[in-house]
Amino acid sequence: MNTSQDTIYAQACENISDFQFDEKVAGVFNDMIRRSVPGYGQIIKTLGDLADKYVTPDSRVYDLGCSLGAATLSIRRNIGSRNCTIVAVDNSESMIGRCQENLGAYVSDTPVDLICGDIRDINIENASMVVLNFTMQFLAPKDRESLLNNIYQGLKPGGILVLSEKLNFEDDSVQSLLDDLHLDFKRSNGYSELEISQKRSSLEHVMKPDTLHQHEVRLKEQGFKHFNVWFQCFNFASMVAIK
Ligand code: GEK
Repeated sequence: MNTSQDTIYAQACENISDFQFDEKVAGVFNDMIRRSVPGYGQIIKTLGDLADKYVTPDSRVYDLGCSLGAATLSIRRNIGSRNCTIVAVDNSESMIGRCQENLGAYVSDTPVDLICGDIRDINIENASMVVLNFTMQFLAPKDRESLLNNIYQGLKPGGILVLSEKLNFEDDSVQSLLDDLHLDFKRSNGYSELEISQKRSSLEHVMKPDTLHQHEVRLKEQGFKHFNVWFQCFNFASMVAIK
């Protein structure tokens, strides 16, 4: 996978525009997400392990907001020949083009249906696993419930949703502690104060994290019987919800 260094916010800009998953971002995305999201590599690896446990023969796996295909590749490597299809969706043409190349670099028995489209328009069917790896936080909050309802309806009994998100916290002291730890993580990965503050401004209107409590309540309202966080590092968590 491409590893060009992310220097998008390295120079001072007068007007910071809203963050977009455009050609520039897609070109450095692998570097950007690994230096920005603590635990990303562990989560990608564990998605493969979860796929091995939960993906059933003749079912579908959905990777919603697939970007460059890291989750899809990890899942595909781990499910062997189960006569499954992976449906990988992203609405950024730049991401989908690169994702296609990344998937094509490996041989596999499992077909991937790669769709350039909005995850709100995808009908989930016959799914044993659905992945939303840091994608739902970019949807308008009003659209999250219906997306999760669509996922719940399309999951087979015993099927799993893996939902990874940046979190907000009700307690202000906890919020500022975990924010600070995350900023230290970005600094230790070589981002300057300017890069950190310009990226933060660009994401302000685009990414709206929920609290863990909001996630749990909303998932249980859809009918998910089992819920927990399986991974958390600072203000980033990955949750499982099982039908
Ligand atoms: C990974 N899951 O590497 N419809 C389709 N795609 C969307 C939508 C939408 N409505 N909104 C955002 N996206 C990946 C990382 S990145 C997370 C996911 C991040 C897409 C968007 O184009 C981008 O590729 C992805 O969701 C979010 O495991 O950048 O923090």
